[in-house]
This record gives sequence, C-alpha cells and structure tokens, in this order.
Amino acid sequence: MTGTTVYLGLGSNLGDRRGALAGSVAELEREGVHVIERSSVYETEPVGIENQPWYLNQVVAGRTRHAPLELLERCLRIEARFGRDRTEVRFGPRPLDIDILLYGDRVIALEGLTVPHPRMHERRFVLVPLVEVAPALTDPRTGDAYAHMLNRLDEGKKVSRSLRNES
Ligand code: GSY
Repeated sequence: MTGTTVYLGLGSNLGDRRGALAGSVAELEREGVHVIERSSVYETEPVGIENQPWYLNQVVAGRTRHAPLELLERCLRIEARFGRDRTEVRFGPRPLDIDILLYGDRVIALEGLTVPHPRMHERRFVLVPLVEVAPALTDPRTGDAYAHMLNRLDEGKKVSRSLRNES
C-alpha cells in the first residue's frame, strides 16, 4: 500500500486488555491502516492518575492513505467499538486508547490533533515500544532520536514486557 507511515500508541487498562490490543490491530486494517510492525505488549505503571489499574501498551506502525483528521476519526471509531466513552475522566481508566504518535514526518497543530503527540517524549510507556519497532526514528521537529530521548528520560515508571497468556 502506498500512503504515509504512521505510528500509533495503543493502551488498555480495563476489561480484556490484551484482546483490545489485538482486536484494534484487526480493526485498523478494516479502517484502512495496513499494520506493518507491532511492538511487544508491555505491562506499564499508570501515568497521570496513579490509583488506577496497570495498562497494557503497544506501538504499531502502519501505512495509510487517510489524511490526519480522517485517521483520527477512524481511531476514535475503533475506540468506541471497544466501549470507550469520551466522557471518561481525563487520564483515567479506559478499555482502549489509540493515540496518533507520528504521521510521516509531518508536524500538525489542528484543533483536536497535535502530532507528534505532545506528551510522547516524556512517557516510557510510549518510547520503550516505539524504539523497539523503530530504533532509528527521529523527532520531525528537532531531529533528535527517540532512542536518545528514552535514554535521557528520568520518568521512573515501570514498563516491562508482558507474557502472552496474561489478560
Ligand atoms: O495516554 C494513554 C492513556 N494513559 C496511559 C497509558 O496508556 N499507559 C500508562 N502506563 N499510563 C497511562 N496514563 C494514561 S492517561
């Protein structure tokens, strides 16, 4: 497929977490995002509101012909299919979260969509899986490698590979 390479961050901390991640990959394919790489699944300590269940997180790379806002619309639709309700507490628990981390090398500042994702560089639960799938990837604004940002990050939240049979 031609189009743009995008990196998406997937997260779940309610219900069948692993099922939501696996299911969202299938849904992305249906919604016009051809998934070309998947990181391992990571068990991660919550960031933001700390008193909530731990997350499973994963980063996928895909190719899509959708424009950024169309892609966002498709991601929101998939979240809703997995029971996500956007009236939830900000930074609180959710059955599925799909964040657009990177859209090619575009820098996007639109109402409702900022790319690169504004908090990705300060989150181990994003950078660890991102660097796993794309070790040489650089920030389109600064040219700085995400691997270097991860090495310098002093966030301290636990991020560890999750075993396949955990939910
Ligand atoms: O931004 C995604 C939702 N989220 C997460 C997450 O996916 N993983 C971890 N570990 N903490 C989080 N806090 C929020 S909000």
